[in-house]
Amino acid sequence: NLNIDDIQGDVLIGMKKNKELFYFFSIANARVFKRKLATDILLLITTTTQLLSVSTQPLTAHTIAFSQTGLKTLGVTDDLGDPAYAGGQFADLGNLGDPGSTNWVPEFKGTNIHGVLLFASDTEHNIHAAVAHLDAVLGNCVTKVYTLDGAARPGKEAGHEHFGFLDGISNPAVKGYESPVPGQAVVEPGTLLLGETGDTVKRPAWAKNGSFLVFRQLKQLVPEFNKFLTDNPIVKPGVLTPQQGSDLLGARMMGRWKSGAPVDLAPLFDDPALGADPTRNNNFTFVHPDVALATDQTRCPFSAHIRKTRPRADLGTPEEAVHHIMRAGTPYGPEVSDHEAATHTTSTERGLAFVAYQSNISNGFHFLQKAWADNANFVHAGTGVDPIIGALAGAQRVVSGLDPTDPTKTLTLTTDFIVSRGGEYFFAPSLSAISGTLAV
Ligand code: N7H
Repeated sequence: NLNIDDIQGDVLIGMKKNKELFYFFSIANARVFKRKLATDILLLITTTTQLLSVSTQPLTAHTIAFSQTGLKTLGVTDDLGDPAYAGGQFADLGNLGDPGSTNWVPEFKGTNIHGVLLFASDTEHNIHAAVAHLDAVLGNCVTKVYTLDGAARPGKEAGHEHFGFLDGISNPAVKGYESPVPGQAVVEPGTLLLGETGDTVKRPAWAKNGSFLVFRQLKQLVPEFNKFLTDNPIVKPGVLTPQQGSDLLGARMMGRWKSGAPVDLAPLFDDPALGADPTRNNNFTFVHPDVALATDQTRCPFSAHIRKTRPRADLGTPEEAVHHIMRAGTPYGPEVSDHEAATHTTSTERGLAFVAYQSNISNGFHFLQKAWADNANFVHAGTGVDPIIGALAGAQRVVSGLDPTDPTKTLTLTTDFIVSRGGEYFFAPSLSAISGTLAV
């Protein structure tokens, strides 16, 4: 049984609020910070139990996590057993497909960030009040290094990321803790939480029930993405209008329609009722009795973002089982302006404040990005990179399988529609680790 009073709420169920602020800090005075951690911050951290019911949710939910240099600054020198975490994300960028660090937010370069606080609430007002409270409590024992304001998109776009696709559909269910909806991946608790069943790495005892938080600020070039779809519609005379052909291309790049409906179940046209139905919108494996799994791309391309990042039947169960992450990101930045849409050019940054939890970064985020999304020969030779998140250090990206009328046809993507602005690897400890180890 999981001790959900001790596990930070964002890890297993997500704070899921309309507004979320990411507050990156460095610790200026470790002695004072430890004291505040024990007396004030610990009380603010939102547990899984608290998030489960609206009546126990705080006005503003809080999550805290520390980088490797942050733990060292606190005098915690135990090896957590994760080399990617130990080195920090800046040292790892060459493995992730980033074209160097030129696009990185300067504050993410190096290892100066010691920790991050995530504030989530219904309103910006609540968040500002919570930040002001914390600033007052902490005084100058921490330095604010960088902040990023996340927010759900307005109106009927709420829940959709900036390209327009419904997000947050497919996250794994934890064995023994929740029952899965049809098609949902089921993972051992140790896939997400250190020291739990399924985590095979040796960890210090206090790290149990913590989770690695991968943060990435991923800029999305939305008008450019839309222009690409407009310029390359899938052509089926008498069946698809140019607009429908463009929508189909986008859906095939993602593996889902904007409504969330999987192309595996709705191959030609969107099916919003399917997209909105959690008992059906994950219930597919890419297997169909009429075609061969290893060659057929009429329904879902091998390169589609959701197939690259969760290959389902393509891999078979045991291999599939460990490479799962819990995603808890949120969009940031404004809506596309009329001017940006008309010129097909981004002028104000927007994107996804990407958050992924896992017990093992090498099996989780790092693996999904490097071994799968950026690998042109996964899931089969010649598949091409993930047309959404695949990155080749700035080199041109070529993808096959996107045109259902001719799956051998390749499409050269004119640009990277997602640009990494960098990030950091953090560890989100249990509450007992905060009180028993980090604060002492
Ligand atoms: Fe992705 N998107 O809207 O374009 N993602 N993703 N992702 N992603 C998913 O199933 C998106 C990114 C995964 O279980 C959906 O919830 C964007 C990274 C995984 O079937 C949509 C960005 C990584 C899944 C998006 C981005 C992943 C997934 C479908 C960056 C890991 C679940 C909705 C700006 C390295 C697959 C859903 C499954 C789904 C989008 C990044 C991984 C719409 C905009 C970096 C595992």
